[in-house]
Amino acid sequence: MKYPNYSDALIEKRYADAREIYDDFGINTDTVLRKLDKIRISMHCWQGDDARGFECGESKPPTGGIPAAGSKPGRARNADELRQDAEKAFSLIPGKHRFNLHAVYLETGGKSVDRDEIEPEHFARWADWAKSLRIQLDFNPTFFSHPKSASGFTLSSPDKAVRKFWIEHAKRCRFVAEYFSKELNSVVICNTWIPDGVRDFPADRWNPREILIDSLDEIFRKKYGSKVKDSVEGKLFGSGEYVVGSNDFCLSYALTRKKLLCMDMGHCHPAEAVHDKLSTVLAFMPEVLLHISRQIRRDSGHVVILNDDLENLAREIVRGRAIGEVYLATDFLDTSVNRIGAWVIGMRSTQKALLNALLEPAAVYRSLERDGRKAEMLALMEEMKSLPAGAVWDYFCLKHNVPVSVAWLNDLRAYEQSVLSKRN
Ligand code: RNT
Ligand code: ZN
Repeated sequence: MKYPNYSDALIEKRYADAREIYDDFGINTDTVLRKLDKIRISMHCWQGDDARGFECGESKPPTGGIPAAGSKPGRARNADELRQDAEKAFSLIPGKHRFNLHAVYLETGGKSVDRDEIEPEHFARWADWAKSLRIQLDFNPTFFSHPKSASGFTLSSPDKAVRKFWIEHAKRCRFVAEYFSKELNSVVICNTWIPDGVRDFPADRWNPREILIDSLDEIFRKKYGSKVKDSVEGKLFGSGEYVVGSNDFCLSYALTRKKLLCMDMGHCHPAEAVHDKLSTVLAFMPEVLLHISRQIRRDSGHVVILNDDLENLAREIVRGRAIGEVYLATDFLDTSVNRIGAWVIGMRSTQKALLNALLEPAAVYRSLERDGRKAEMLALMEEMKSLPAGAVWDYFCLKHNVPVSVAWLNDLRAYEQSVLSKRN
């Protein structure tokens, strides 16, 4: 099947109509698109190779709380393939974005380099690539998929040698982040997530947390300029009942140490959601990092789609006028689908959610709520859902020279046939 390709004339005509309709609600769609254009989302590298990375030795599925059960053929087997795939994805996503690397995506030219030995030079090709695409980079130390994380404890390990190893790793990662920030002349976020925890009820919940505070303090002792932003990412449940770096832990740490907090949409109790936390944390800290993911019950990391969760988050960001205070990064892992398809779906859905939120008359909602005109507010919110946001989105894609609507699936198929199917 060939997926339909709308004519430019049709897209322009539908946009002109949509612009008129939104204008009646006091919304200027041209201004909205300029705002959307400025939002850069950090696309996570690990969807491209099932979070295996390129350390020397046989590439294996990740261990330590990263689910990767599927086996769709075509995953990137080396950094060149990953770059090629990411470039393909970027060519199908409107706008300029960022790329989010993990430490295990180093390139050593065949030399085995352990985590406590990484250097900026191992990431030089990534920096060159980012420059050539005019994108920016973010970074993450990798605390999983390693013999020294097999006990289930890394930075919070009772074993001093294990701890020392991981502290050294994290310090070097901050150095790599600084290198990227200099090479690319941009802010780089260095995000710390640790898988530490146990499946069953632990006897001692206290000591690992005290150790983790000390380890993090040691890691962050060295001060870098304002372009290197350290963040700490919590989790509600990892492998089981006890996670050392819980959300409460990371929130408290970030607040007292003036670090960024990272909230992952897939790390919540099924009855809570990140969108409701935003107005709380941003009342106490200037910025926050959001991992855009999708959770089903206790299972996180599904390919991001335009669901209520994502729309609510985008609405909170826009209604709270917090676009300049959030860093957005996708974070999911589905090894059973075309990986480029997963990237494009997740990124485009995130952009659509932001667009839908920008197309709302938020100030009108607020005043109706203040004036007690709740039925009007609710009715307006309901009607806005069926206004022609899709026509605005299509126009945005056209202006960015990326395929409109489902036409990108033709490119995806062609790439699967000409490139991915040849990998085995
Ligand atoms: C895992 C965290 C974390 C990872 C990456 C690979 O639960 O969300 O962000 O997905 O670091
Ligand atoms: Zn995450």
